[in-house]
Amino acid sequence: MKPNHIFAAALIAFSAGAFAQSTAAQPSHAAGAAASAMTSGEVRKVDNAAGKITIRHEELKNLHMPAMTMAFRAADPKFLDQVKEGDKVNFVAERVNGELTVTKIEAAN
Ligand SMILES: [Cu+2]
Repeated sequence: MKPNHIFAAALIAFSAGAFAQSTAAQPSHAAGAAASAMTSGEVRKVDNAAGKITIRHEELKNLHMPAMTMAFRAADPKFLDQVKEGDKVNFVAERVNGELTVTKIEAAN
């Protein structure tokens, strides 16, 4: 094999690797879109001091979590004023820095 053939082979291998990486990135992009789907729930408690909202929630598919009642950190302190105990809500929960966090919340109609 002449040196320029070795270079060509290395270039092809590199391109194939780069292609594999770009296609592998697509499933996670799709998962990101699914994560923004709203889940319904009912506010059980608003803890201003802790910055947490307890929600009785339906299944959270993006977090692989069945329906339950649990406390979430509020991504934005405004959320604590936007909802109160007993409110029916639609929300998005995501794992942010290892903490289950409400990243979007709105009153359910
Ligand atoms: Cu839960």
